[in-house]
Amino acid sequence: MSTVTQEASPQTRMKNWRWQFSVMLTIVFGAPFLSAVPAPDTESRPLNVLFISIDDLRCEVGVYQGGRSLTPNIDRLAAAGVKFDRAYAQYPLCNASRASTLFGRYPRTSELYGNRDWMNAWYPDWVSLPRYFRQQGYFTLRSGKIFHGDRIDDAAAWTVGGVPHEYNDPKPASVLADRPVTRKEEEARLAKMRTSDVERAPGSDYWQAVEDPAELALLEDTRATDRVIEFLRDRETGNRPFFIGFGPTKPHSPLVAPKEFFELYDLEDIELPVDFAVRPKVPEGFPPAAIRAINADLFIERDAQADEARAMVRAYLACTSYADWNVGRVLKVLEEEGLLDSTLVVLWSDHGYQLGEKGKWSKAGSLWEQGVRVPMIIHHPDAAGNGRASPRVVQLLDLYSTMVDLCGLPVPEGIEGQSLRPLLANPSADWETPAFSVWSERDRGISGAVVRTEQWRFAKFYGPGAGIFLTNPQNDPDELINLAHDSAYADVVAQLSTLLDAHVAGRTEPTPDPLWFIPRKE
Ligand SMILES: [Ca+2]
Repeated sequence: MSTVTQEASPQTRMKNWRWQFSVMLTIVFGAPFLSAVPAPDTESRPLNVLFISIDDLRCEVGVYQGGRSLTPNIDRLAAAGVKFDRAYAQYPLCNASRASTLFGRYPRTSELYGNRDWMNAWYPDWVSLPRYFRQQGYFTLRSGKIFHGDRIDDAAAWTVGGVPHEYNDPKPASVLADRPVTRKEEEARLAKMRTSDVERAPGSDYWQAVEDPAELALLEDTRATDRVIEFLRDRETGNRPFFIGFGPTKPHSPLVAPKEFFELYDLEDIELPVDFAVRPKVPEGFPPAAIRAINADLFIERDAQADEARAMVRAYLACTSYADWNVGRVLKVLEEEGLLDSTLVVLWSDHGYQLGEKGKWSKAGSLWEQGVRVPMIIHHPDAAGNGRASPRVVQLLDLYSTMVDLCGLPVPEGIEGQSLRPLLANPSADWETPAFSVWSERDRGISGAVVRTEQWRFAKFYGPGAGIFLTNPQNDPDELINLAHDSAYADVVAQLSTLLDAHVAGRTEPTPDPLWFIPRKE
């Protein structure tokens, strides 16, 4: 019986929890640290792949600095492999980020920015990462959310677990607008968005600590994890290496998890962010477009009062611990089956999240550090860098090349992003490529873009509320001071502006003149 379904005293629960810690300790320190990531050896047995995508998980993970969630299993995986401290999503929304990662293309390349677009309807010849592994002889299993749940899946990618996708519209003739949006059009769009978000709220904007055994047994992530475990135990792959796509959906809203994970946190200990606000609020001196007027996931069109906000943060932490517990259950079986030394484990999240920072409770449209920075951990059994953290700026876009490369397969033509092999051998190796993230607010092209280097974040917004910002995340981690208009940083702005302009060239939404915007409701 799992610890979730047991009625146990707090002491027993902590004991169970500690037992899981010790299992993971065995995993970590039982594995030898070998010399280097070797060149692919076609004679030896190919590596299996365990690809873990966690939905909406920002760096709120124990092993990341400032992370408040109790995540012993992910922490141990990080201690065993290479943890990337500066990994970035290319788009702060589920489907577009996953499409970019899984097809190895920047959003600006595909121009796929929405939650209802299917990449292969737009580009039939592009081969998704799991489909590529399947084509190369792997047995592939999907369990949980990899592309976009059951609504958008690449059925052909999976030996088992694939479903037909719901959306299949071809790419529009022009993604770009031929003229700036008018104020009237923008007002109409915002009114429509408020209505549809409020309609969606009852299915998203709440938390629940589940106690009832019948409800616990039905939790989607528990079942997706059980499916992976069942597969690892049986492994009827006909001697083929496996690629498991394992996608826990929590901590995506609604924030529902077994009650025992809520009990790991005291409500009184939860601190609200320094820039907490009851409604979305742009910090003084920043472009109005830097924060969307409406929250998409939590506190949708309603005030976030402090007490309820604390409860919501606790629920997010609880859901993260629940995701961690599921990850730990899979890793434990991987170890018990003797597969740790023959499996590449990659853990990532599709984007970050704002938990009340600047009054925002979502990821949608967030080009702030919180919105696009993600946990990313790679455990290659033979990597010399195992046990270390990499401070280098990397992108989710790099995963396609990296995984294909580490498994000794040729990287398909057209894949953007670079193999992180050098950083797995030496996490401090030189690495010059910055990270780019973009957003499209109105289906009229890119409305915001940010470039991240090790020292700076520089963003540009187009369309209503346009403007620029420059922040120094080391000195100003909450991003409250816009340095872009300070002449002392003119050179930095000029340099990063050139980089960003090249990235989004020909893809941006036109900016109205005069530069009007609609004042938000405070
Ligand atoms: Ca997501």
